[in-house]
Amino acid sequence: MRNKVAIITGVTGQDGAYLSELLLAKSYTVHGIKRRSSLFNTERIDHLYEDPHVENPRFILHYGDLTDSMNLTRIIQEVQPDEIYNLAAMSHVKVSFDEPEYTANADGIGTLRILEAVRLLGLSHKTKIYQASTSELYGLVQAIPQSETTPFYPRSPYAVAKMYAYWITVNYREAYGMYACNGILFNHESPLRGETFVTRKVTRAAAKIALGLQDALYMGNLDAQRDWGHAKDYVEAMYLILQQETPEDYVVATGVTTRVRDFIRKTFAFLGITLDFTGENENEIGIISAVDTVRLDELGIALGNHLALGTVVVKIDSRYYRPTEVELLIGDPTKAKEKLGWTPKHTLDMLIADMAISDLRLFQKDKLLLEEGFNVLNYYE
Ligand code: NDP
Ligand code: GDR
Repeated sequence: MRNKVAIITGVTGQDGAYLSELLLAKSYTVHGIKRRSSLFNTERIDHLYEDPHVENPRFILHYGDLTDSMNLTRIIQEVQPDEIYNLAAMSHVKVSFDEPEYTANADGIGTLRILEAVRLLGLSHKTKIYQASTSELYGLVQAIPQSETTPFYPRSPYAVAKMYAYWITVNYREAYGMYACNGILFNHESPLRGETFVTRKVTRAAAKIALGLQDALYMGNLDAQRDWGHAKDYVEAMYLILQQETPEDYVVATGVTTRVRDFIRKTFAFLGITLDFTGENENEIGIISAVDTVRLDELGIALGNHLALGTVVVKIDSRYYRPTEVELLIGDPTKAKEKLGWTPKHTLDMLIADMAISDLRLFQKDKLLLEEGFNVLNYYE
């Protein structure tokens, strides 16, 4: 039997990297679309790189952009894929308020460009399409937990663009009989998560604070609640959504929600540092109230003045607040469980452990270099 061929847009991103690994392990040939960048931007997929001179490579990269329909059409025509996973997007909610037009173009119209290319190339009945939809569509709370039937109320230019992408995917399915589906994925994180999303910002800062490389972590809204899962589990769901008899849309979530403040607390606790939060709104602070010396020792963290009880390590900076916030997300993954047989393997504590250890090891390396006289501090913000 011929091996399947997939295109992944956004291959250099968090999900692109995990999905590439998954599909390659299932013997797919994977064509990734990446943007041209003035610096290397393939760090997350370098371990999958194959010398293009080898015969029949199974991991092939193409330059491309969701804002360039001719380029997308040409790649789809050349590759004739069985499956397209459209993961590319300007994916940062806060940044979408600064770049609303670009976000609409890439995240909204970009999806149309892919659907229309598949249709015009006569691939409607061959190529299955996965659209990376999002729990941000729910926005202002209409009902909880949020399921496939909960009404949308987007609260950012990002979410509004993704709402267009959601409906144009549904429309092409209904109008042209295409196998096109939305995965409405709730927040999913990992050691590969972009550094400016809240979980990774916290795990990086907690590791640096523990090692004495950073004084404080500046945060926005600590009250927001998110349903956080592990990206490794969520790419499995993407794959399963394209392997069904009929194309449908699915919510992918854990069904558990946690406040940002508690994510911070749990991350520091994992490293052996207990935090107390006091004060309100913009005056809220997180203070070290206890340290577990056995745990610090176990992780190779030296106890010093920087971990003295009473030290303020979390502060609020209003620049991280959003003009309109999504306060509460909690997903109902019943349909994905029943129809796809999908269930997440990681709990929030496992996710935090994975991310915190990874960042701790990263900065322990930097600390070692510093101690040996290399000026790595220049890299720090
Ligand atoms: P990332 O931000 O890590 O990755 C986004 C990818 O899209 C990167 O490869 C980026 O390239 C690429 N990209 C951005 N703009 C363009 C463009 N104009 N043309 C081509 N490529 C572009 O996101 P995630 O991996 O976390 O998310 C994957 C998808 O899933 C996104 O669409 C996101 O909106 C959506 N999503 C994510 C969730 C999450 O919690 N992670 C939840 C629900 C949906 P570069 O590396 O060059 O920046
Ligand atoms: P989100 O993720 O907006 O849910 O979008 P993010 O991690 O950016 O924010 C989660 C919540 O944390 C609050 N917050 C902060 N967020 C950031 N980034 N930085 C801070 O300092 C900070 N302080 C508090 C936010 O206000 C928010 O409530 C992610 C992206 O991956 C989207 O692409 C995806 O569609 C959704 O998840 C599901």
